Amino acid sequence: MTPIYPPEPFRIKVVEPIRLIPPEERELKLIEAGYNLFLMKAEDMFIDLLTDSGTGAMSQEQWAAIMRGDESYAGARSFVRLEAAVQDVFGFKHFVPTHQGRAAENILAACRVKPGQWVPSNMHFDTTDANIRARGGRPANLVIDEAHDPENRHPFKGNMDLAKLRAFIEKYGREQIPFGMITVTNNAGGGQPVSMANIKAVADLYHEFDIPFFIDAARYAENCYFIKQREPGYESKSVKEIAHEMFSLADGMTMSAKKDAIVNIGGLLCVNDDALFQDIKNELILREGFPTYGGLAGRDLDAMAVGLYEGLDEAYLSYRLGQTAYLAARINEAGIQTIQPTGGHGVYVNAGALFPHIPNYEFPAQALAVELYREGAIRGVEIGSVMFACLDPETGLWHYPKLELLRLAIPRRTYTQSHLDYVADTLANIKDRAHSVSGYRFTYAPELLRHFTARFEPLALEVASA
Ligand code: P71
Repeated sequence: MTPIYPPEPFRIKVVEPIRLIPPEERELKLIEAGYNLFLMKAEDMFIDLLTDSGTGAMSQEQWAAIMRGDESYAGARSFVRLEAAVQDVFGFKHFVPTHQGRAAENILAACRVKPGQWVPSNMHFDTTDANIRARGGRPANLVIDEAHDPENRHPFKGNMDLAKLRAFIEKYGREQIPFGMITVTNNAGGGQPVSMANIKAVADLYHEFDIPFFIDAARYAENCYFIKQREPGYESKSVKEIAHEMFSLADGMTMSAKKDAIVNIGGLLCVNDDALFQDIKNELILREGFPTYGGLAGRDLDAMAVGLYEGLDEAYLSYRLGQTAYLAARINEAGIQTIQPTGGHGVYVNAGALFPHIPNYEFPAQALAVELYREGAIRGVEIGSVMFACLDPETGLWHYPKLELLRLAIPRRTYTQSHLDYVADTLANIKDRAHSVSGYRFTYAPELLRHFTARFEPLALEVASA
């Protein structure tokens, strides 16, 4: 039975119209964009589930805070208010605002990663991975094996594999590991949470070897709510108390505030170490701005200060995670597989299972992304072979990811239950004609990050199934 989720703990005061363009127009838009949804216009989307990053709705308190924004260059009131919130929620000794998560990652990597060094995590998100590599470093993903099985219902599928982490540290040694990380929730693995017990064990292990420990806190509040729901001993703690405990285990954090701080732009970098903080400020001034604004406007800092508390609100979190679970359940009821258990910020549809007749080199998840637009003007994001297949320079062979997924990320406080029903019904219609959907091939593909700019054409079905 479909779980009912708590009614939205807000009502709607401002509306943004959306328009469902007719099927013939959608077909033309697809051709114009070379069947790449990144190249399409937002105005041609009815429901946009490309990302939950910076796409949520701010509250009346956040918009009011924006009016109080102090645009002074140094020591603005907005900074002082953000500082109080960051101190209260995370409790680190020092912090700087950044324009978004990847800017915090860039500064941390610039200050600490040297060529040839390793940075382990459960799974790095793409931007963290790229920022470590940009400094000559090497990211390593040591998540538990259960994370790779879409049917496995481990309650904390984002956990680090502790045996792998110990073996990794023993192999490379403290000198080759400037810091270690963990991502909560694990976005690259389906928005899966990490347990407090695992974070504690990871912190102990890093500290045993004197390695500083950083949390990628983009979706920390969703992770803390999962801990409250699933981890014995945390049922009666508040999400804020759980967050305090989590961050007390770490030496610092990077955060894209565009997620759980419910702002359209912003990020944070927090640390305890005085010398590192000095380096961070110098790098920040060079790249982003003075340490009391970090590349943001004063009003952005104020919106973040308010959003940090709203993201921790338990009525909101229960509605939010309920909404994701509801969409997944409705999709599953239509006989379509999604990654289990459902994560925090989105539903990851198993496109490979829906289109068994499309081989991975003809991009089944891309085919589903196109079909979802064609059928319902809905935009998801392909997380499969378009994004991740890569050529091994040594063997000359292509490596394909294990799963062909379409992520439907849910923006915060933005869509209602009827929007979600529409998404599930649209997918169900596609399932009914799944056998007639063809694969795709590239007509243009750059070497790196090809999903953003690639162009495609559909293959004839006879070719696809031959
Ligand atoms: C998401 C994003 C946004 C995104 C980024 C790049 C390509 C497509 C979409 C961003 C994250 C994230 C985690 C765990 C750091 C960042 C970077 N996620 N850590 O999922 O999920 O933050 O975008 O503010 O720079 O759609 P940033």
